[in-house]
Amino acid sequence: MTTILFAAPALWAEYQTELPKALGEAGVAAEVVTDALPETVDYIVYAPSSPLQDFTPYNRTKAVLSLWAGVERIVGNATLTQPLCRMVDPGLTEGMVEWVVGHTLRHHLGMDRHIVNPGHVWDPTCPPLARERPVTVLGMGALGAACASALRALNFPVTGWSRTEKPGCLHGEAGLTEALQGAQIVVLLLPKTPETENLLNAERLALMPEGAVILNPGRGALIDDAALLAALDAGQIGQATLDVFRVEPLPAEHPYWIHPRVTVTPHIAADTRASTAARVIAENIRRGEAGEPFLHLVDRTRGY
Ligand code: NDP
Ligand code: OXD
Repeated sequence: MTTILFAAPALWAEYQTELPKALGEAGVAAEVVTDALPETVDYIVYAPSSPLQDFTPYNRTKAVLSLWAGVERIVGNATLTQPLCRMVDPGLTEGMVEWVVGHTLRHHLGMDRHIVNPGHVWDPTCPPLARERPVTVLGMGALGAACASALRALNFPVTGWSRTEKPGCLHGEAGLTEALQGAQIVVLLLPKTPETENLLNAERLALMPEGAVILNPGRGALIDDAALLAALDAGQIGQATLDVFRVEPLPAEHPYWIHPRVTVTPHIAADTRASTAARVIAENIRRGEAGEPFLHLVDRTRGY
């Protein structure tokens, strides 16, 4: 019998029915437990809230399966020698697309002006069409590519930027400059790695057209916070809608809370939903048991 250690106690209530059900549907005979002797564990289901941090004694474990897409809090764990798979889940992607499209449309249409209009100003200025509003997506992976497709379907001209060269996508420093210079709205969907930390610094913020909008559902560390606040104060950046932060929950005294041109959303852009995520975990366990390659393996050297 395959033993799966569900090592995220805070999430157990959501998965205790969904995971065994998904394993059954995948044809995997396994028991899911919340506690086990390390040497008996075949797979570990992990989340950043997991108390489990020392993977050394899990010498029979074939894979650690993350319930989160972003793995920056586990990827550098020196005790983790087992394969690490991250979450790529249709429910998570759907949620992210909705958050990104919703906030893009909000800024594109200038909705805030009409929702909060204490002076009852009758300003009949119409927004341009989406086809006239260039959007850049930094990070064209599972989530970025899905958001780019949804925005293109609404006629936004979308420029994508990624680490490696791929069709229809910019890359490298010159590509980043071009992607930022042309964008009225920039969406950050990069992982946090040593290369992406502070990617949006003062110099790069200055490349964006005056009044450009930033949407960050990626990770807080992608942005130099002091540089962003200065760019907002100077009017270089018109608005920033931020879902993720270096410290979460965002501390009460953080200037983002009270900045008139910052919207804080509390890391809710895309949730991992048990009903769809359990199927992703079950499929990877099925693969492991059948000797097939795992899906969504993390490359430790590149950090995502
Ligand atoms: P992927 O790994 O599928 O995609 C990452 C993308 O970033 C890839 O296109 C990759 O390029 C690109 N990238 C990585 N490093 C660099 C670099 N140095 N320079 C340029 N591009 C780079 O990740 P996902 O799309 O699944 O998720 C992205 C991030 O979204 C997660 O890491 C997480 O931080 C965040 N997230 C936030 C959530 C929320 O609720 N706020 C929910 C889920 C995820 P390439 O294609 O060339 O490899
Ligand atoms: C994730 C997240 O990485 O929710 O899955 O941020």
